[in-house]
Formats: sequence, structure tokens, C-alpha cells
Amino acid sequence: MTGNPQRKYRADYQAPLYLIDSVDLSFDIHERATEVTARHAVRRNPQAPDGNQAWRLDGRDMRLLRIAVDGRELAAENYEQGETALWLSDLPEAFELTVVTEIDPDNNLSLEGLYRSGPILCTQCEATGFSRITYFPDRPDVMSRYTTRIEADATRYPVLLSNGDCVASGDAGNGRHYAVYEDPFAKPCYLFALVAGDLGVIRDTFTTASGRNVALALYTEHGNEDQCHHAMASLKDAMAWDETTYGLEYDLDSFVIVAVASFNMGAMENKSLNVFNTACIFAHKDTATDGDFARVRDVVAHEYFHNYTGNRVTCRDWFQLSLKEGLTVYREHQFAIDHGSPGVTRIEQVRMIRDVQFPEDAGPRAHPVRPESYVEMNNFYTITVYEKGAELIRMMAQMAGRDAFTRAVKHYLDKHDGQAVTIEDFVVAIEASAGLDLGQFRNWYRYAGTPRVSVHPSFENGRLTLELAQATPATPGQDDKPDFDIPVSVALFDEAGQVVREPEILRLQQQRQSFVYDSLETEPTVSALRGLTAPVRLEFDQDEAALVRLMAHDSDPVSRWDAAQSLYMATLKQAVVADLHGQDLPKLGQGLIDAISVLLNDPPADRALLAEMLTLPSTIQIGEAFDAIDVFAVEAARRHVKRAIAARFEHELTRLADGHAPTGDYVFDQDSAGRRRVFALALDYLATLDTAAVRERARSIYEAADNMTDRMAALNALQNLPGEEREAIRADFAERFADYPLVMDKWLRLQAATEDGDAVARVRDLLADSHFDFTNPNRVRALVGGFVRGNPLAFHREDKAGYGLVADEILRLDALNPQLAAALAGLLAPWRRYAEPYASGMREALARVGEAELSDNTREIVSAGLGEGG
Ligand code: B3K
Ligand code: ZN
Repeated sequence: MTGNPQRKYRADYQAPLYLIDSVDLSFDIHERATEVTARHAVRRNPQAPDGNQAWRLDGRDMRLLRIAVDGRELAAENYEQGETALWLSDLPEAFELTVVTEIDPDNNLSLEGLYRSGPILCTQCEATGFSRITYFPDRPDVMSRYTTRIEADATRYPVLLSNGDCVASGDAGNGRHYAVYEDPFAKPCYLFALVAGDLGVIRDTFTTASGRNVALALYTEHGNEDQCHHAMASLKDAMAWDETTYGLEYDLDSFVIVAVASFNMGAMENKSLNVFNTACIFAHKDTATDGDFARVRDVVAHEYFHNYTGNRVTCRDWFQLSLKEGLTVYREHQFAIDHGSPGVTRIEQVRMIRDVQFPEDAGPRAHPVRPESYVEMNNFYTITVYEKGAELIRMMAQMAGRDAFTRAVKHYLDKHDGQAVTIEDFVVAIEASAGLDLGQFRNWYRYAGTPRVSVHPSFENGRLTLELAQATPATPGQDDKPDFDIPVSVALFDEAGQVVREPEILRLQQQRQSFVYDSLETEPTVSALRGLTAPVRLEFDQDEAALVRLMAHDSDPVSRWDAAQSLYMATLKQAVVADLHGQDLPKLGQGLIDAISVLLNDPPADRALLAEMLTLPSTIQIGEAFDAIDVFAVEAARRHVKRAIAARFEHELTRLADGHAPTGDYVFDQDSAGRRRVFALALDYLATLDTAAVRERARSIYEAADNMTDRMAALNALQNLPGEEREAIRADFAERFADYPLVMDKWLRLQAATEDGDAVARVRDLLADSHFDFTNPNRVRALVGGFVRGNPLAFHREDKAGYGLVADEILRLDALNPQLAAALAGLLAPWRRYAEPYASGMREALARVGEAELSDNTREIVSAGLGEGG
């Protein structure tokens, strides 16, 4: 914590003064005090500027016991030491540096560096956690070969793990033992990992295409092994997929995953020793939903894919984060598309961009995919860097064609193997290999904000002219935006829904451009931005008839869904406006009724697609359509439309629920998961009618369920129907799963999202409960995140108690876990998007947080939210 956080700028990059060829670490683990001895082979970087600058070693929150150059101990006057670094001067060209530090993982609640999660000691070094272990140039462009020796009590820590291969192990006397690991690949320190603990394990093997036998192991706290098989199967799947799709084979003899309960994010791709949040590993039908199964599969694959895109070729500096994250998310998306329904998987990705990335890009924290500056890097692991970054990759892949793009990625990986490079290096490699000109395309990396693309069709004498125009709103610090290179996929359909022009990509590169289609017999229906070919907002006023046609007939499932979304949205917007004007909320229009009828009478074979097409746009989507979000009006509108649909189609929805009711044993596959989704959706609609029948049905489904997905369907349907049925199944749930913290997170979310009673008081009580572990981020996210996102009416309630609760939690957590506190501060930061009185309430709460002494993490978010610039 400093009063004056330093802002770092991309433009200030300087090559490291010294390189470290090898790092030799020795961890002597004891209660309360772990001694770390580091020996580095250091040499002056030939690329570094001449001169006699001091060499910076990052380090914080530890005791420096000893520092020596070529065995000669330095006295305090030989170096300069600050809060977060020390500086050495007058160094030889090449030397051995020895640093001995003492750290206390038991009291490290930041979950960065070496820390304790229950019985497990583990590390998290990305972005800059290594500097909580030893003094080191904590930057990704210093790549070294690591040898790690771990010594610890043999009973408490029978399992000792680090990156690479175990080359020695044995008894160390006094009940202690040791293990030595060697990682043959040079890596940046953010990929270093160490784990020590008493762990259960499941093992498997994978044989690579060229015949390497890889030993696979997945460790967790004892007793959880049966929840790890899906993750192991997913890992093998990902290994095979990367071989067949990209020709990338695993490069070591062992690959290990350790799942820990206390983790700040989803997982971490440390070389050959991934560390995971249990929430992204555990998946058993009794305790995890279909959504959980899919997430585990995708996160396991994502971290595995980092072995090439991130580890073998890494980032030169943290401004380049999207180099590895955007590309790896893109690869994860491809993997997910190949493992489920392609249409629905893409719909989920599009929804994520619209519901989460667009708001970020329109708020106080808008930043380019390659940011220009930051105070705390951990604040920049954002949806923009990850998901918008992946969309940029997807655009390039579309321009190149999938095969040419795959070859281009291979070219990039070959060219830069073992290097720390930039996004520019990537773009250059893609241009060269795929023969593209990405000159203007680079603007996507430089500028924040979501371009708006408007479409104006006009039809005359068999000719359709499509006028496309682009405009991008200003974002903090970037008032003027250039024109972007925007691929817009367009297809044309006739009245009967037959395609008259196959999909093609129009490239909008200027502010305004016209595209002409000749020889058309009648005026066609235009389907534009199909599958979201670019991360832009489409402004296209299509009449109801055209949308109904596309919803029924478009050849692309994503476009069918999108047409449905537009249809719903028109009704929802009218309802919001009516509510704001104190008028009666509108009835469902005939066009919408017809469209839903067609959908229900002739549903798509893909059940998950049916469920998606029957799902109304989220409240976030609806709010986004207005300049100032009126939370209560949006909620009222969505509930009204949902209930109106349920009332109008009660019979059909009941039939749908009957036809998709649980049967047989649980399997996680596309069709079964799709069927469960349709059932849950039908039940959820019917619940809005609050009949005795639906209450009873939810209860009996819960009681008969052989899996968590169906149980959650019942609990969600009864979410806002207080009464005996709800209380009975919630009580059963709490008792049945009391020993499963991740399942209890679901219960906490239900509690937080319950509208009846005093939700703020209920959440405060749960937070204060002696059983509630507020040092565990999963618990905090379930309760506080679940409250803000799941209970907007309570969060935004008039007496501002909801904002107060969040502010109090930020302040309580900031001193313990700044990353988590900063994430919570992000919930209050976008107050400007809201109507009054919400905006003022949120701002006041944020300002109260801002008055305290804060970590750099939280300070950066609060300052941005309050518009204090920087
Ligand atoms: N690279 C990690 C995220 C690290 C976050 C640091 N605050 C996991 C991932 O994106 O794969
Ligand atoms: Zn990643």
C-alpha cells in the first residue's frame, strides 16, 4: 500500500538490463517461516541500453535475510531498498546472485505469491506474485531455466510439486523430506509454481501423436477424488484436440493439475503444474450442473492450450496480455464449438460480449485490448482483454479462412518459440503467413469503445442498396476514434425464407459505404452481422415481419436467435417506456405471438437452441438500450413480458415441460443437457404464473432429481415464490450439501437473490456468520456478487442499504485481498450509466470507499469510477 500509486505506460518499455539464464530455488518450509534461497546466473543484456543504471529487483512483504554477488555479501549500503523493490548498482557483466528471503505463507491472505489454501501450500505468481517470494525482476521478458528444491515436513506435506520433471527426492532427516524439480523450458517467473500438501490424487496417461507417454495427475484435498474425473477426461480431450487441430503436442513427460479451494480466479497455466480453483475442476452429477460441467471442460482446455499460446511464446510486457489471453480464449472457443452445439456455443459467446464486454467498454474502465497504461496489472485481466481480444482473433481468422489462419498461428509459434513478444509481432506473423493487410485492423488494438454500425437498406427496380455507417463513442482519455476495419456478414432471404444471396463478408472501412445487390425479383429480407462478425453494436431498424421471417428461416442458428432477441427487445423497450411514464404495460404484439407459436410448433432439433430462442434478453441487455438505466422499470418490463408469454402459452409450455421432464440416468452430453435446459426454462416461465401445480411440480422434481441440474431448475423456479415448497427444498439442500462448499455457494446465491424479506439484512447476517469464510473468494463472490447481480431490486433499493453493504465489504476485504476488493469496487464504478436516484447512491458509496486508505488495486478502480482520471 502506497499513498501514491505509480502508473506504468506501454510507451515506456525498456529492455531488461540483465538476463537471468538459470534460477536455482530452494524452499525450506517451516511453520510461520519459509526460507527461500535463490541463486541466479545473471548476465548483462546485450540489447539493454548502455549506461550505469541501477538494476531493479521487485520484492514486497518479505524479509530479506541475505543478498550476495558472486558469493560476496552485500551490506545495506551497497543497495537501495524501497517498499516494493531493491536496486543494485556497479555490477559485473556476468555474476551469480544469491538472495535469501523469509516469507510467511500462513499469513498471506492476498492469495498471491506462496500462500495457504486449507492444508495446501500453493503459489500464484501471475501477474507479479513472484516478487512476494524473492527479489527478482518480476517481468515476463526475463526468461530462465528453473531448478526447484522443496523441503518440508513429510507428514504434513507428503506431496511436493514444482514445474518440470522430478529429478531427485528423498529423506531429509528430522521427519522431513525433499524433492527437486527441473524445468527444461525457459520461462518467465509468472509461470513458476510450487505446491506442498497432503493431497488425494487421480492419475491417467496420454500418449502423444509422436509416441511420448505423458503421466497425468490431478490432486485435490482428500475425499474429492470422485469429483475430478470429468476434468481429467477434459484434459485428455484438450490434448488430443490441440494435436488434431493445431498439430501441437505436449512437450514434457508429466502434466499435473492441483485444485485448491482458495483462489482468486479460475485457474493458472503454470508450466506443467496448473493450479485451479476447485470450482473449475469439480464436476459430479450430484453436485455440479450442466453449466458447471461445461465450464470445467473449457477452463481445463484453456489452461492446457496456454502451454503453447502463453508459455512457449509469452508476452514481452503486461500490456501485451491479450497476446496470450485473446488467442487462448479464441482457441478455447473453437474447442467448445467442436464439443457442443456450434450455434448455441456461439450464442453464449455473443451474449457474453454484449452483456459484459460492451458495458465495460462503455463505462469508466473502458480500455483498449492492448492498454496504454495501468497502475495495478491485476485490474486488467478483463473481459475486454480476454473476450474482445478473442473476437479480434476471430475476425482475423475469418479474413484468412480457418485453415490459413491455423497455419498462420503455427507460423507465429515457430517463429517466436521461446521468446517474449508483442501483439505487433503476432499481427506481423499473421499478415506474412496469411497474406492479409491488417494495417487499419490494428486500430482494434489501439482504441477502446464499441463501434456502432448502422444499416440502411433501400430497394428500387430490383436493386438493393445497403448503406453501412460506423461511429464510435468517446471513452475515457480517447475522445476521437478512427474508422475501424469492420467485417459485416450479410445474407439475403426472400418472403418464403429461401436464401437469395449466400452469406458474404462486407468490409466496412470508412465512415460510410454503400454495397449494391442487383437482379433481385422482390425486396429481400436482410440478415446482417450474422453470428456477430465484429464486436460492434448493430443499429438496424427491421420491421417485425422481417424479424419473424429470420427467426423462422435464417440458415444460421445464431441469426435466428438474434432475430428473436430483436423481436423481444422491441416489446421490452416499449414496456420500459410505458413503466417510466406510469402507463399500463403493453400487451404482446401479434407478430411476437406468431413467432413464438411457430417456434413452439416447429421447434429446432437442437434443444438448447430452442431454450435460447425462448429466453428473453437479460436485464443488462434491456438496460443497455437506454441512456440511463432505470433498474426498477427494466425489471418490471422483463417480468411483465415474461409473465405475458407464460400466460399466453401456458398450455404449450406445460407440454414442453412434460415432454422434457427428467427421465433415465444423468449423462452430460449435448442432447441431454439441451433437454434439461428446455425443461428448466419451461418451468421457469410457468412459475411466473404462481399456480399450485407449478409449486408442486418444482418440489417433486427436486425430490426425484438424480442430478444437480434438475435440482437447481426446481430451486430457481421457486426463487421468488416464498412458501412451504420453497422452504422445504431449500432446507433439504442446505442439509444434504452442508459438506460441499461449492454447492453451498449455490445456496448462498439463492439466499442473496431472494427478493422477499429484507435481502440486505439476510446477506449481512450470512456475511457475519461464524461459518462464513470471507478469506475464500468463491464464498464472497457467491454472496456479494450473487447479491448485486442476482438481486438488482435489493441492491438498488431506495434506502441505499444495498450500496452500503457492498462498500462495507470492499473496505473489509481491501487490506486482506486487494484483488478481490478491487473486483467488488468494479460493481459500484459504472454508476454514471444509471438513472437517478441509483446513480447518486452508487456514487456516494464509491466516494465513501475512496475516503479510506486503499490498496493500489482498489484505488485504481475507485478513481476511475469517480472520474479522477489518470
Ligand atoms: N493467466 C491466468 C490469469 C491470471 C490472473 C492474474 N490476476 C489464467 C488464465 O487466464 O488462463
Ligand atoms: Zn488464459
